[in-house]
Amino acid sequence: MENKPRILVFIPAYRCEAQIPRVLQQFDAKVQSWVETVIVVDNRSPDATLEAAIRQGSETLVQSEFIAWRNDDNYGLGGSHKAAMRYAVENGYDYIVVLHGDDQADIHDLIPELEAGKHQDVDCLLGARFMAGSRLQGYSFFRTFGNRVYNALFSLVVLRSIYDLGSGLNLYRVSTLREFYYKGFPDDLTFNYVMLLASYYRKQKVRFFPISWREEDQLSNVRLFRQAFKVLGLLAGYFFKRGGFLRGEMRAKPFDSYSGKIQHRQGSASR
Ligand SMILES: Nc1nc2c(ncn2[C@@H]2O[C@H](COP(=O)(O)OP(=O)(O)O)[C@@H](O)[C@H]2O)c(=O)[nH]1
Ligand SMILES: [Mg+2]
Repeated sequence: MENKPRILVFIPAYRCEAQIPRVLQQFDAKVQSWVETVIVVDNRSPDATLEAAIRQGSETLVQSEFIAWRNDDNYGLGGSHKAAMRYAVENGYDYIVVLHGDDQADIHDLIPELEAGKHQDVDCLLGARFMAGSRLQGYSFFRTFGNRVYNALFSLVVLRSIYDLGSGLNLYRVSTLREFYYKGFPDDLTFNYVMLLASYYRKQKVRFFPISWREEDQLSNVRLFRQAFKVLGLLAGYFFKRGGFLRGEMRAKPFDSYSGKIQHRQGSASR
């Protein structure tokens, strides 16, 4: 593993027992050669997501270390990011990759970027569903249109080209996450939007790369219109208040810490 960075792949999972085995099956030998650890963070799913992850992960992950983690409380998608990002900081990883547990994205889209060394000079390498080279399958015209409008609005506010506000495949440099500036960011699905605004505000180097995205048997937990209005509110807050907005409390129910318990662990971190 000379010269390869230490990469933690974080898979947030909530009610995806049908999809999580497929996500873990994406980790073939080549993918595992890049990944030191895979951590599935189950946000207390009421179904058998955690059990399905443990079953598939212990079979597939023979090269990478595998950890199945369960949050101590229902922290939402944003809160799960906070738990995993703290884990990455505390355990000295170089990069954290976020891969959604519902099998809409494919980690293979990231491998050529890593092989080309694209991670080396950026702080965020973000998968984009709406740029040249992106491949959308089964995604409705309406949602594509809505996403493009929002990308344009956000681009106008930050004066940079934004190709996605939050896909299910992203890479972050862990050193940028040491300071817990994102603790007060929303714990729900809007975490990503605020994280992106903060990355630009903090003058991090952000780059997008095209990904594939499929909509098959996934059940979206997004309530489309409700979220759309909430996101506009966040953008307006940032537009008028900038740093003051980002330093504010955006959580409906603040937690002191985003703790969890390791339910299963296999493989060694030292390779
Ligand atoms: N909705 C939701 N998703 C969560 C939560 N915790 C983890 N996730 C995962 O976050 C990902 C994105 O959620 P999803 O509902 O698919 O959003 P969408 O893909 O943007 O429509 C999925 O892989 C979920 O399994 C949570 O508390 N709520
Ligand atoms: Mg999804």
